Amino acid sequence: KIVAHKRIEVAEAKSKVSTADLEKAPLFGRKTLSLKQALTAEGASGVISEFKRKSPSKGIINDGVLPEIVTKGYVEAGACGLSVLTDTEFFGGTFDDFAKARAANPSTPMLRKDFMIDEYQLWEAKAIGADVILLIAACLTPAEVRHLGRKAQELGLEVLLEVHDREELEQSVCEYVDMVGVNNRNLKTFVTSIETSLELAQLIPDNFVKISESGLKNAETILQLREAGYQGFLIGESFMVTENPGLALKELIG
Ligand code: IGP
Repeated sequence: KIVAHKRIEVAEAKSKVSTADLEKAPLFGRKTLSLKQALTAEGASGVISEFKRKSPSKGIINDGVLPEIVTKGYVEAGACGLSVLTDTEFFGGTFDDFAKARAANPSTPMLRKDFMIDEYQLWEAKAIGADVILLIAACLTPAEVRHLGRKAQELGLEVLLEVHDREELEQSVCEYVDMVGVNNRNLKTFVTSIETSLELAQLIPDNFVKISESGLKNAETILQLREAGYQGFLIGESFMVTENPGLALKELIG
């Protein structure tokens, strides 16, 4: 359902703005930042903090907050990277949110959080100043993952592959991926369980940085995931539900 919606959205965008136009955007030629490096640096918190207004599982999480304020708070509190939703239909995000977060945090790696199904979206990602894109195995064929991953890397973007079971991991992981994210949220039931990350940890080849995604809210869990080999922790909801998301991150990482 999401993929079908994205196809329509992308077709519409393409008819309005060409990739040649996107290449003229001021940020398109900017030198991208490495999330992989930020996560693996000595003493890194490993936290990738997400700006998320709403979600299909939670409904409205927080819609009275400004992306530039929240993301700046995250970075000051020690986030290694930022994730900003650009999907409007399901998550209430916008390019404008991304652009504001980018402008407020010029030296922090940023993930364009959206459902990537077409090369065109990689050009959009570059134009808004993204450093990393997400490829969700559940939405793509293994051939599409390879194709989009290769193109993204050619454009200087890093690639985060998201999986939620062994089959997706084994079928989609390839050399055009930089990081593998394990989504703890079951997309059918919306239930999160860190067992998903713990079970898949040893199956992810060591040349990929491992990221655990969703449902994370306490320091003990992060320590446990670190011991299992994870260097990245993608966290949105538990920060966004609070009045001061940056403070919530600071409290989490002490
Ligand atoms: C963040 P949480 O439970 O901390 O808000 O999760 C992130 O993992 C989640 O937003 C997410 C997501 C996605 C959103 C993971 N994969 C794909 C949209 C699309």
